Amino acid sequence: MTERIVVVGAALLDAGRLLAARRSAPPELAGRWELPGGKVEEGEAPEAALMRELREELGVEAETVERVPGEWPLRPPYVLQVWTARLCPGSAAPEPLQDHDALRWLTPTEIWDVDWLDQDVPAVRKTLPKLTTGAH
Ligand code: DCM
Repeated sequence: MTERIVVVGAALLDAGRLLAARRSAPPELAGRWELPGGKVEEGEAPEAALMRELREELGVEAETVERVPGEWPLRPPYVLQVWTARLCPGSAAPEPLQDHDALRWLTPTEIWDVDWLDQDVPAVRKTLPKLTTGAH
């Protein structure tokens, strides 16, 4: 069995800040912070999955900007891939609608103030330069 399921995560950037979302479930992940996202469905493009997940979880319209190079193993068969993303003009502000119970926009100096999921840490580290240069 070589099945491999991609979980997409968004490094959502706005005005030089990165959005972190605190998980409310499952119990072993609750209270930890993540890049919001979720599983790519069969036949779905990863970037489309990410836009869908951000709409469902946060109520926002967002677009992907670029892939953060790399891929990080989660519990098999899942692997995490990350894209930087930005809010579309006119999008609502993000709200924790499902899966999360808190959101924070982190400036570069605040980025390590939250308890990120271990598996998200390498992607957050790679995203940090994009924040400090102000690029989106
Ligand atoms: N996951 C993760 N990091 C993320 C998003 C998700 O480690 N940034 C993990 C948590 C779940 C799985 O991927 O085990 C599926 O996520 P979800 O439950 O949000 O669909």
